[in-house]
Amino acid sequence: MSAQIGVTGLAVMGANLARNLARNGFTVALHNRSVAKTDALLEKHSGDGEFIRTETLQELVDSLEKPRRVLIMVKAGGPVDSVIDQLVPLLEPGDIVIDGGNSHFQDTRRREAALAKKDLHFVGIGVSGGEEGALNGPSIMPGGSKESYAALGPLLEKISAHVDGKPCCAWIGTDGAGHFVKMVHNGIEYADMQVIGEAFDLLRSGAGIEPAEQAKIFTEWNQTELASFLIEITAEVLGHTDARTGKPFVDVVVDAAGQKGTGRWTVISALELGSPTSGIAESVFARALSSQAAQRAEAQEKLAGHEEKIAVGEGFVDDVRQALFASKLVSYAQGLDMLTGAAKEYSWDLRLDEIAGLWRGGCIIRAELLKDITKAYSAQEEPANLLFAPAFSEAIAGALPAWRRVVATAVQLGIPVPVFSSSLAYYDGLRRKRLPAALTQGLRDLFGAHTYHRVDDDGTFHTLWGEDKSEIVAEDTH
Ligand code: NBP
Repeated sequence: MSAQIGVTGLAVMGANLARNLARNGFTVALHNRSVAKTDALLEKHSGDGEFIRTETLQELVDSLEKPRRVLIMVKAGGPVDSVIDQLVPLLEPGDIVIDGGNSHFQDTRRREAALAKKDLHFVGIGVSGGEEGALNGPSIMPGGSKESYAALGPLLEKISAHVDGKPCCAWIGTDGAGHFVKMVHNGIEYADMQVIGEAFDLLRSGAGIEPAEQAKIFTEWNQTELASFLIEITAEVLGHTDARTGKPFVDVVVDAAGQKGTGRWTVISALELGSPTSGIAESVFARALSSQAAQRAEAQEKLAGHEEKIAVGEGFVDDVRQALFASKLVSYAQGLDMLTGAAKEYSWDLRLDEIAGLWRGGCIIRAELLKDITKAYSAQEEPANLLFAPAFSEAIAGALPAWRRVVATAVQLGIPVPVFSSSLAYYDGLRRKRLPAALTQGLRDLFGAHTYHRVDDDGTFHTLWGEDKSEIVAEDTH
């Protein structure tokens, strides 16, 4: 008997993907650097399907049907290179090496190019949904060559989540496209969680609504256009009481948010692309600020607040809901806009309708909203920005008065709402006829002769600031 796919790296994600593959009828060869993990999986879960136990990479390779498919699920970074280096001499042209970890897309591009020279396919796949998703159906974002997808796609589509009968898995684009899209997905996830946190803080500190009561509000909100996995689990976390103290669970958890790095990568990448992804950036910074425990403690003693003691009105809760939706929409719009920028930069043909579609199930940001996003990008004329799609421009227009009220109230009360407010600034910036960037250009020209364009003439100009302030035609040094 030979296996249709081999999995090396059987920690939680690899083990669960291997089990998912076996449950879906595929024969799976198992390998882990230390054999103990392989045996533990077989001991507990051999009933999931057909497995082949192997102890070495040579045995793993020998157990596979051709073209071979080897899924690497080891720790991202050096370990992936190490496994590739050991695997490659054992493989034959046409075989497919798959990296399902959270690798940086530039590493994936490098690995794909190196393996292509040896006539091997290298496929970086983004896998979202955590442990539970890996076992029961994740959202899968595969990159690599289209040819490799023909051999790999059917397996991945079968084990992925399904929504309305459609798999949450589709070929994303060449080389690192899959890992890039997964990275941006994680960035949007950061923003999604941050806006929920801001809503929670506003309802608690602004309207005095306790977590248990908020759990009910979030449950109600989950019946609105906000319906999503994250809103659903927010209700669960806020409704949870700590068994030890009887206090709300959120009050006994240290308020310092961790991060594993994909949000940070998204922001670094956005900066490199010149993509205004402010919602995701503010979310990453908000986590960083939350973790500066010593400075926060000192600031409480040393920094004045001058908050205004205003009472929030009756409609505040609904205003917060609308502001949350509008800010969330902007974060998605920014993330998708970043994908458009990356597609140009890296020559990927990213289909935003398909990407939004495969985020609809299995992954952490799954949300009702994605159905409409898919629809917006399926329109004959794809919107240049998600917010331009009529359904969304109208939704934002409707939410705008509430959004402005909430941000203004938050500022008066001294409640930090970095994503609510930066998303509103992005929205206003985008639609503003004249931006102060004209002044920035003037300043840059004065101190650095960086030149400028005129609104009423073609060409590039420089003013002789240190002389008679006359204007000359200049070479473009923008
Ligand atoms: P870990 O990221 O914790 O990695 C542990 C695995 O890597 C073990 O199988 C370990 O083998 C193996 N490994 C290491 Br460490 N160094 C190795 C080396 N030099 N050579 C060979 N094997 C090596 O596992 P995970 O949490 O299952 O995650 C796997 C990937 O999936 C990661 O990239 C992660 O970021 C990504 N991911 C994780 C989640 C999640 O929710 N955990 C979600 C989505 C994606 P050993 O047993 O012999 O030490």
